[in-house]
Amino acid sequence: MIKLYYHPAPNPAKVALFLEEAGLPYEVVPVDIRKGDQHLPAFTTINPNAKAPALVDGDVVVFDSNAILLYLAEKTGQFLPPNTPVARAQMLSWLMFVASGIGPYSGQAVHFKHYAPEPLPYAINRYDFEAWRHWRLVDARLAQQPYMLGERYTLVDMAVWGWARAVPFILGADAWQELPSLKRLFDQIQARPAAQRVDALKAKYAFKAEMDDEARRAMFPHNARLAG
Ligand SMILES: N[C@@H](CCC(=O)N[C@@H](CS)C(=O)NCC(=O)O)C(=O)O
Repeated sequence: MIKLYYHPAPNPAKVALFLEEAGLPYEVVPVDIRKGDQHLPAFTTINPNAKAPALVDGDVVVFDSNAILLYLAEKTGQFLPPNTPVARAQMLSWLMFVASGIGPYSGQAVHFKHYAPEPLPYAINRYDFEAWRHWRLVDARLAQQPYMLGERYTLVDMAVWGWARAVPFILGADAWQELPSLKRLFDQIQARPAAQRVDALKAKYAFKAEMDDEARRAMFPHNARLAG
């Protein structure tokens, strides 16, 4: 059976959504990143980058959420756009846009707004600006068409959903008002039974909720250099 190395965070959540939508049986292997599980050798042999998610499917090992989405879509033939060069180029472009833009800029915006040991206005301004810029591009696209790739619900919408769940935390409590088309897609996916099952995983596995010293040591190892 497929093993999903999971924490209830944006990148793992999008993979869980795909598995649920496709009806693929899978076993959750919790990786509690606030306890440091991502650094255990049992996990880093699967994902040397020490971040969730990763997936093992027989002798296939795949890490990085958007790579996993693509692997699963190609394995099942589901949630892909039409198999034409034009549609595939759009799919790859927007999937990589989420991987290299939405995810990293949103993640850094969260870090500097909520978790940095001291307020750094330059960093907050840069990442908030870039996060907004990326999300506005998604919103503008969704104002023109129902889904990221047109008329069809695909893996790219799932990749967007993973991060969209955190939009108020990333951009601010009122952010949805400025991103109405993104909100429309988010609500639509969130109402699906598959998304509800993903949300239920959080309670089922009792992940650590506190962002205490242990969690900061595990997730922000660079802070050790400041102390030394
Ligand atoms: N590019 C990776 C990023 C994965 C990632 O940053 N995962 C976060 C959870 S959303 C994590 O494991 N953080 C733990 C840490 O940074 O130590 C992907 O898309 O899978």
